[in-house]
Amino acid sequence: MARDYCFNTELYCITAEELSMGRSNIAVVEQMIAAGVTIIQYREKDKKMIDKYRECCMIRKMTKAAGVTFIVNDDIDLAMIVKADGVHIGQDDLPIEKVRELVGDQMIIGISTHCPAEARQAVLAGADYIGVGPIFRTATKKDVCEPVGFEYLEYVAQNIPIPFVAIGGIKLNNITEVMKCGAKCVAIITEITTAHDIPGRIGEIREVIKKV
Ligand code: TZP
Ligand code: MG
Repeated sequence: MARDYCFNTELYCITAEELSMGRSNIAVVEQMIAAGVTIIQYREKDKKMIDKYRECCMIRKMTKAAGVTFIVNDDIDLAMIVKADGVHIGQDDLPIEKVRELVGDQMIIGISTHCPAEARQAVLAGADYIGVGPIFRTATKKDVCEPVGFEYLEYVAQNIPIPFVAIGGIKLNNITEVMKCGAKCVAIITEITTAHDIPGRIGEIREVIKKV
């Protein structure tokens, strides 16, 4: 899948096995795909590389078969070896220009940002999309910074020319506010991974977004 991939989606789903009510990442991804999600990020902070590799091999097969964009968090080598569509990095990772040298010009590079300067730098460095957050307080990410608030989100919506995803503490009951600030796509972990009925929850989220 090329870099001019489907960012015309309103929902970016991310895995978190320990917050998935005892279900495996594979089972959760299966349900996300069944619900018609078009972009999925594999994010696992504490697993061994061999386990992440095995899971990503499976998820790559599943997403490929379904035409779903597959992004790997943090591990550039893992993203490359499983032929993911993209990699998502943070501010403390390798510079985007260097990541681009490694992954080539077809792979998507996304980067988390927390302020206007980081967003502008991401654009200059050639990022394909940025993460904007945390919008709200969240316990899902360890060592997370203070919420960036709506002001930064509005700045990005009005000034940054590449796609962006709002992230952090986004729930059914606050999506409307986030979209009203100009977000076109929300990245969600626990509001989906902890749901008893994952496709049902995704359907509810889409309904809320549609009404904005
Ligand atoms: N980056 C910023 S906040 C966050 C990440 C990965 C966690 C989002 O998880 P949740 O459960 O949707 O708040
Ligand atoms: Mg990271």
